[in-house]
Amino acid sequence: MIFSAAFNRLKQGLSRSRTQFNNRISKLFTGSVPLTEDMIEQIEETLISADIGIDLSLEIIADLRKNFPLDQIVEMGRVVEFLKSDLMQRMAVKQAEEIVSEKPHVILVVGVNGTGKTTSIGKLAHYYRSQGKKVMLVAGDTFRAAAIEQLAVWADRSGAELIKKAAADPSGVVYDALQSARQRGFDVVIIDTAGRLHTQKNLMIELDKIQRVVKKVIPSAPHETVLTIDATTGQNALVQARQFSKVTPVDHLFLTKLDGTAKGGIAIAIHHNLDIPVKYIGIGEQIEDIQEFDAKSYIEALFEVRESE
Ligand SMILES: Nc1nc2c(ncn2[C@@H]2O[C@H](COP(=O)(O)OP(=O)(O)O)[C@@H](O)[C@H]2O)c(=O)[nH]1
Ligand SMILES: [Mg+2]
Repeated sequence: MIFSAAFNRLKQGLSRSRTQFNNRISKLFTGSVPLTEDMIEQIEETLISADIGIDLSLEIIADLRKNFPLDQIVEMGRVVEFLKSDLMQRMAVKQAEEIVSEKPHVILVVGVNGTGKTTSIGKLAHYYRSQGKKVMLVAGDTFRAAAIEQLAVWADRSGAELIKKAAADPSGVVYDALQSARQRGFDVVIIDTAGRLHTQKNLMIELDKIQRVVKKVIPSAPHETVLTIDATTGQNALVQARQFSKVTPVDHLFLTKLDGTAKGGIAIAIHHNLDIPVKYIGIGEQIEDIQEFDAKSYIEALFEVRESE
């Protein structure tokens, strides 16, 4: 059991998923009952519907069968604890690679429109600001005035500096911003970019150009390229992460909107199936609704049946 403010916040963020799991599982058990084939099938369906992925679901159910013989009296709490610990054991420890950095630490944020880039940048800015870092945000989504204004709001809220230039070439803004960040001793620079699909050739070329310009000013940068993925798109989130990372280098994922889905298992599926680690998760629209992803505490918060909600 994990008790901390952050864990409680995580549980709160995942309450949709947990409630759905709770509702489905509690229906199957009334006190201590004999385990039936039908119950096993419904537990399997519950796991699949949580989006942890078919393969993982089947493997866990196979383990359940080995450990809980049919017709024997079972208790819900024990079964759920078994599912959780089995799932946890299957989670490889995938730490985001230790980042070799220098000052300023440059983070490039990319992804499809609406997946939460700008919001997540606001959260990251807050995260670093609360560690006392000097943070600069760069408006690399230069063609929509609204995009710049939105980033300005997050800069204000987090106490970061905003660098913008309306209707300019994003690479130009990035170049100027990085020069300035270096001269003025910023610790962290976070670059917002326009939303793009991996199939949009011109926009992917633009992204390439941004990356090259970043390197021109700071050869070791970008130190992190973060891809935002919208968790509410379900299994498609997995597909999108795969496709995007094939056409541009991505270091890790920021999985957003986990509070907005009852299928929070998608974080587990992504963690299990992709080589790119999930580093951050978004669990709400507020500035502090960001956490570093940890598979074990995530599973702990996702599947819980003891409490009444
Ligand atoms: N509930 C919830 N909403 C989020 C989260 N992250 C982003 N959003 C919302 O998703 C929408 C799109 O976000 P935005 O940052 O503009 O996406 P962008 O187009 O990729 O820059 C906004 O309404 C955000 O408030 C999250 O973790 N939880
Ligand atoms: Mg945006």
